[in-house]
Amino acid sequence: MDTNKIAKGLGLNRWLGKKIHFKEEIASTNSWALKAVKEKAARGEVFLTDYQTQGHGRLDRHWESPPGKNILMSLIDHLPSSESQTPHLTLIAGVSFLKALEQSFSQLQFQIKWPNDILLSGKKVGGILCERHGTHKLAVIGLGLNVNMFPQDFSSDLAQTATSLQIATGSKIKREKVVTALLINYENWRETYDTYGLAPIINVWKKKTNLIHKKVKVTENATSYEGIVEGMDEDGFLIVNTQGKNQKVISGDITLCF
Ligand code: BT5
Repeated sequence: MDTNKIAKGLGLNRWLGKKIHFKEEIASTNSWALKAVKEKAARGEVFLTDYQTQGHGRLDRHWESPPGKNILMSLIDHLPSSESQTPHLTLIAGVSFLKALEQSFSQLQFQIKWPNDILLSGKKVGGILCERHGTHKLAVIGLGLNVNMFPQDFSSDLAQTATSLQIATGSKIKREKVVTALLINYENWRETYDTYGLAPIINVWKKKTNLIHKKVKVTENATSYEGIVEGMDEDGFLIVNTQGKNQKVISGDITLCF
């Protein structure tokens, strides 16, 4: 990964990516960035690696990524003004990363699955993980994006459910260009959010999600129930109709029922 190419693509007038850190191998870019926050790293710093030994998703689930093929990135941003708006960061990241991918690969169809998956042809191509350190005002937004993986690079667990940009396009992709687009879009959408609130983000989300009016199973706090996805409320919570009543899904996992 050539960080000079990314810096050149970003230009000089951006807060995001002013400082880009790269290590060939690290436990996890999110853990690295969180440690950096503790040590006074600033908003806009970006952390990239070619290989993670302890890449993780939510609930400490493993994030799989063979060396040198994918984008493993974390960025530091400040929290929205009120504590209750913290989950908005995941939505801003989802929408901005999806828009970056649409711009870079206009022939492909991307979708968002609430709260943190990016899908391509119905399979998972990327995952987002937002984390913070205690009550710190800075958060870390991590993205794992499958870029140059071949089908045989996935473990048997993921063979049916995951895909990559190279599988979909049939050609090798320059990761630096994609990282540049991801960062530019994140910065722009964060500014849209700061000016207009969550509504523009929700508008894109509603058009790009694979969930509206689908039957899903919601697993939250060790309980689960089935229902139909009605949409998203103005605070960014998923609304699922179960037994005639609308339920707000605050966190948890959503599985499509077939
Ligand atoms: C996520 O978690 O989807 C968020 C993943 C975030 C990873 C990035 S990489 C850079 C940064 N540093 C980190 O340590 N993390 C972030 P979750 O919704 O919990 O999904 C995890 C599940 O996705 C796993 O249990 C697998 O089923 C599946 N999975 C793992 N690796 C995958 C891959 N490469 N492609 C598609 N699915 C994958």
